[in-house]
Amino acid sequence: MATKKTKPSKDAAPKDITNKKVDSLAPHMEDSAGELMTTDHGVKINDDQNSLKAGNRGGTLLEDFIMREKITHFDHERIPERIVHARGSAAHGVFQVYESQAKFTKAKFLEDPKAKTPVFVRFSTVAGSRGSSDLARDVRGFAVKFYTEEGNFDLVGNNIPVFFIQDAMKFPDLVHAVKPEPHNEMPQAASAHDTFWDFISLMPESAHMVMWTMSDRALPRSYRMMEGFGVHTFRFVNDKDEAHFVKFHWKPLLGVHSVAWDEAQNISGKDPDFHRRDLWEAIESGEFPEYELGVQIVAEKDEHNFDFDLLDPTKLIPEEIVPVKRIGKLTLNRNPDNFFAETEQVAFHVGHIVPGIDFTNDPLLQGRLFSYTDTQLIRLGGPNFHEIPINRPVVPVHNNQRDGFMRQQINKGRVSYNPNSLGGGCPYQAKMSEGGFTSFAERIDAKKVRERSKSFFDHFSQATLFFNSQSEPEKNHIVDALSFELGKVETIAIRERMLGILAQIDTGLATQVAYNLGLHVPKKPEQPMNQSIPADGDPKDFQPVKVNPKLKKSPALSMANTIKDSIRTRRIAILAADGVNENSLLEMKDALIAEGATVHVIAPKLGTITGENDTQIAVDQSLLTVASVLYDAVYVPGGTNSVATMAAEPDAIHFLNEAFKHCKAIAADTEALQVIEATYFSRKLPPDFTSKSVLMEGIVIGDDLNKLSSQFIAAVSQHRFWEREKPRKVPA
Ligand code: HDE
Repeated sequence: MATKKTKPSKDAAPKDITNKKVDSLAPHMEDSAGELMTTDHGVKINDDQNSLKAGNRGGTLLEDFIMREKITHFDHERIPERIVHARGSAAHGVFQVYESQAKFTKAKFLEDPKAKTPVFVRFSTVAGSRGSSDLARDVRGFAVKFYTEEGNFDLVGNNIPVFFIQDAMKFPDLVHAVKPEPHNEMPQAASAHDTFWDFISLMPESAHMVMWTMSDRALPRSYRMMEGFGVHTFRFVNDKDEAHFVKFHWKPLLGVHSVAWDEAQNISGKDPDFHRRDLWEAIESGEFPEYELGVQIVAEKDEHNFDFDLLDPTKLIPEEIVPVKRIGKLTLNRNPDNFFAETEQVAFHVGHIVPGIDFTNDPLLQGRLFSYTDTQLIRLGGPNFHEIPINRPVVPVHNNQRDGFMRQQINKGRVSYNPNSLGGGCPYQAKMSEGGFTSFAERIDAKKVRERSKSFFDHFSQATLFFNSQSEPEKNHIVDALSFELGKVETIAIRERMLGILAQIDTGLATQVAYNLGLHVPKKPEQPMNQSIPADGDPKDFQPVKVNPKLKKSPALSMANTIKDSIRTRRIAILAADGVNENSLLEMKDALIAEGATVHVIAPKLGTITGENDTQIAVDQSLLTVASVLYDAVYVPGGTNSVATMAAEPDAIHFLNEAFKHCKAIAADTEALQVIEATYFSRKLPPDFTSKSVLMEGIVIGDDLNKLSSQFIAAVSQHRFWEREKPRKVPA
């Protein structure tokens, strides 16, 4: 019998563990300032310029262990990129719960409002390679690693609350379909191609998610302005072993905002690092991104009270039915020191949970539980990826796992098995009272089958709910997106089949897309939608299922209803040249900065501009280095010469026209009317706009700087004026 050596203390871990992660990374930090160059083994290098040769014109010697080490390391610098979510950006931060959630969960980090839990968050796109553009039309990953005092909890979510498929069995097919086509490796980071829509048109269960990816949710303005979702239904378990179902949400405090599709495509060329840069710069400037953690909690007894199945990952629980309770705040406050060591090597796993959190039988979640460890084995080179500094928990690790590639831990003693007596029985199993994890004892009594529950068969009701909940401009964007994507599909039969699916969601939607494609909506779905019936069933027997849900609209699903009360961190351009009215420029700039905006003076060239009264004003960007798509709003100050220069400058006029096209707020000093008159959109303004101050759909003109700046600030905080997009579309 094993005898216990010492009893582990229950209270060993301190409550405030924020600095523990920072401290644990510290020994691995390397700063070469003032240091001599060495080999990987610490031998000082005397010459890093020349290889060792047989004479200065002779052949290089194999003996040159310094060059061989350097080149060997270089040859192996790249590791396989993630098969999905390859392109990502990350940040460190802290999480703090508002009040104890002990009633629902025994997870300690959700119990103590004083406890600050360190976190590392990685945002990503899904389909593109590591070097692809941030602005692809795509789902965004929102993966959070909480380094809790009970071990790591990873909430590996997305910015869309549902998924394309219901069963993990279909994930490789989905990913093969959306990735660049295998024969020619095109297109990069785009779903607008035949194989994706071929698959989707044969997978009616993807209808709901496709509505989201064709909406502006797939084009976030910033990682700081998008929601996050755990997607699956999880379980909270309290210390009485009572379970509740839980859906996790992240709510950004800056609201949920997106860019236009035309804008996204331009940004991809002008600054493919747009989101990465935005996150980095916000944190560097102290504008820390903040999100509240929300939970929707459902009692176990209410499991079957919905008109969909809680285990089906293609369904969400409308917030109007089960409200989202905000229980804590995540603040991202530190950029990584090294992209590779942290952002690239971080290994998330939906199976990293702590006592108090548990899984459900969602068949997508169940499959994910296998995939994440498996993928790290190949990507990070073996079973010791948990020892990479960014992946280490802040609590000690003790078990009998041993050896393998790149093992860091030096385990002492002769015992690496359990039970043992030679090691005094260590490491001991933890009792529940000592924080030992036990799975929720869910009752299972079932036949072993390869089947899908009929409760998963309604693929369209929530797709329709989503579409119906959108504002008119949001609906238009979905029509445009589908018309664009299917327009890129070359196989007519796939387009038609997709129209059959769209007709199940909304006939108006299907008709508009059909019009744009020059096709008719098929009378009945082109092919039997047979994905939800067993393989031996007859596909012809399958009829689309649609329950009649109680809820017809969910305002929470529309971004039109998001928070619009601040211009913090919005990027605002001021177009000016020599001779600018310095009051007009500087007063506006100060007013915008006072509200937390980032303001750039943009002139035809870099350097400084000279104001009417000889003030020297620094230029932040030139019209050559930036474009309107990198800004949220634009202001044109007065000053006779500046106005004359800008009115005659095609790049400035293009800047304004494009800002108008993308529905941004535009302001001008009345003195700068000549510039506005040179734009295309001035023809779309009311005839008397020159004579008085106008606040029309985000166009603000006036000569009272106080009034002008407060009207402009109100307009910028609206984010975009999508209503003007269709009726007043301009070329740009
Ligand atoms: Fe993932 N997913 N996934 N996924 N996933 C990966 O793990 C997988 C799914 C998500 O920033 C991979 O380390 C399967 C849903 C995020 O490092 C891989 C299935 C959701 C990230 C993998 C899913 C996600 C990943 C690739 C269906 C939202 C990026 C590299 C059964 C709830 C994490 C890696 C990061 C990454 C498998 C479905 C989110 C291959 C098999 C649903 C945010 O293991």
